[in-house]
Parts: sequence; C-alpha cells; structure tokens
Amino acid sequence: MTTTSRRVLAMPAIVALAGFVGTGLGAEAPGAHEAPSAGGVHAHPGFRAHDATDGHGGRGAAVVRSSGPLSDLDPTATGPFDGASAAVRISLLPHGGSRTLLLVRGIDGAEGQTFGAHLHAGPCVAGQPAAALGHYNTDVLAGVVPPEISDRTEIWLDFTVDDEGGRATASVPFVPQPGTRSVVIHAAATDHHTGTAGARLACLPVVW
Ligand SMILES: [Cu+2]
Repeated sequence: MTTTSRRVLAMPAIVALAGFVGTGLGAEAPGAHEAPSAGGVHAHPGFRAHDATDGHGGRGAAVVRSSGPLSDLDPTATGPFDGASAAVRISLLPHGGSRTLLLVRGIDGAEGQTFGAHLHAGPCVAGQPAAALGHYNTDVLAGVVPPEISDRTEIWLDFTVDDEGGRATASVPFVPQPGTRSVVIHAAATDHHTGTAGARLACLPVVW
C-alpha cells in the first residue's frame, strides 16, 4: 500500500522531467530506468513554472536542452550519482547572456552535501574524466590572456543535495558556443579562486 502510493506520487515527477526536456535533441527519457527508491524522485514545485516562463513570448528561448542518465566518470568506486539522472537547459536571457538550469534526480544518499558542477568544453565519456577537457571559459575561447576564472566567465552549477535531489542555476553575461560539451559533477564544492572542485564523478552530454 505504502509502496504503491509512493510510486504513484513519483510519476508526475518523471513526467515533469520529461516535459522539461521537451522534444529537443537527444530525446532520451530520463525516467526510462526507474529510480531505485521512490524517495529519490519528487516533483519540484518551481519546475513547470520555470519551463512555462522560458517557453513563451520568445523570452528565454532555449539554446540547448539535454537529459538522461548520468555517465559514470569514476567506475572503480560506488558513488551517489551511479543511478542518477540529470536535465540541463541553457536559455537566452532577454537582455543578453544566458541562464543554465541543472536538475539532478535519483541521487543515492549524500543529503546535505554540496557538489561542484560546471559546463565543460569537451564531451562526456563514461570512464574517461579527462575527455571533458577544462571548464567552458568564455575568456579562454576569446583568447583573453590571462583568462578570468569566475562564475561570470564560466558556468558553475554547484548544488546541495536535498530530499528532491540537486538543483542549480547560473546566469552569465555570455552565450556558450555550440559544441560537443558536457556538464561534469565533481566530488567537492567549487573553489571560487581556482575553479577546481575535486575529482570528476559523473557527467551529462550537452551537445548542440
Ligand atoms: Cu568541472
């Protein structure tokens, strides 16, 4: 009885996550594999409202959306993101720049822990953390020397895990250039001086 009702309650969250990614590229269903425990998936109250706002009137037009199971960058160890899924949406801000939303669901434990996450310049390849290259840095791409390392030149998406999972947004004054990129989740929070955040645990491809 309890299990059944919890499973029913979990369904809108899966639908909401699917709706979030819409019919954009890479139509992988984030809910394709059911979360190991119903406690890992809940509807987020602000979820659909954000999507509706971004999807109307040309405001916040999507640059790219991506979602699906996270790829494991540390297969030798068991980690909280081994069965997790994520959704990323990068949208245009009305007066220039862009806003990125990251949602992570199905995290195993780690409640209260903060993890660093960033848009990286390279691809997401399971078992190959180095493939993701460095952070996407608008100064680096523009040839600025030395490049500034900050949350205005890079897209930082640190999140603290709660009972719904993880959620982060980042608004920056630039629009990232298309490419085969990824969002990488790290073991520690981002150091605001160096941009580093420890070992690379998992990633989601973001390609456009
Ligand atoms: Cu990173």
